[in-house]
This record gives sequence, structure tokens and C-alpha cells, in this order.
Amino acid sequence: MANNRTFTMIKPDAVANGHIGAILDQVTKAGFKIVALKYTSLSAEKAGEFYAVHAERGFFADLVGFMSSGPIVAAILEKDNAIEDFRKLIGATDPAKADKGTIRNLFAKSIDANAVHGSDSDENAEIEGNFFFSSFERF
Ligand code: DGI
Repeated sequence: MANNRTFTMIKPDAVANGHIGAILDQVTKAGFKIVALKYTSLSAEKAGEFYAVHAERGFFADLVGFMSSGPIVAAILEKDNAIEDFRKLIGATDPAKADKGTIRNLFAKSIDANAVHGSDSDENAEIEGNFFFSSFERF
């Protein structure tokens, strides 16, 4: 069974706005099992490392500033076809373009503060999960 785990973060905007419970509820009701979970924060240095692929983009400084601006929730999720199904559940990067009922449509206000992260490939899900969780913190 390919593609059965993904990595997510509930970003600082959604945590600050009190949406942790509602988002995790929507995630589990969509059939995702939480196999690792952590309430934590990213320093600017760690946020830059996590988003290194975007280092040359014009929005990188804003992205790093935003992602290190407050606590986040990190999680590894399990489900058949996890990567694709989770990206469908969260909606487009820009919440103005996200389908109705998706997590970004419901909880995000702007493209930079867009409520949640979802891995875009199996390989990145593995890398991102390892960034936050040790082997004894995942099940
Ligand atoms: O995988 P996604 O989070 O949907 O999108 P991504 O990997 O292309 O970009 C990572 C994050 O960077 C995204 O969630 C928000 C931010 N971002 C992406 N494109 C833009 C952006 N921020 C701004 N301000 N402008 C952009 O065009």
C-alpha cells in the first residue's frame, strides 16, 4: 500500500484563533489516524530549515517570520492514499481558491497564514515527519 502517511502542521494563525480541536476533528472524521502528535513551536532558524526549498522565493522572509510567530501542532497521519486525500481535505494553498468546506476554506484568511500544512509527496512526508518526531514518538 503506497502513500499511506502524511505530515501536517496546524500553523500559528489557526492555533492562535482556537481552531486546533475543530481541525483535528475534521481530520479524524475524514478517516485519518493520528500516529504522532506534538504541540510545539519553530524558531526562525528551524522554520527556514523546514521551508528551505522556498529560500529563493520573495515570500520566504514572511513565511519564516509567520511560521515562527507562535505555537504550532505537528502530526503524522495515516490513511490509504494519505498525501493526495489530505491535500484535498485542506484545499488550495491560497484559501481564496480553496474549495468550499476544505480546512483552508473554513479556517484560513490569507495565502501566507493558511492554517495548515500538508506534505506534497511520500518522500517529503518522511523527511518532514523525521524533522519533528523521533522513532519513539510515532506509532
Ligand atoms: O504545499 P502548500 O503549503 O500548499 O504550498 P507551498 O509548498 O507551495 O508553499 C509553502 C507555504 O509558503 C504556503 O503554505 C504558504 C507560503 N506561500 C506559498 N506561495 C506563496 C506563499 N506565501 C505568500 N505570501 N505568497 C505566495 O505566493
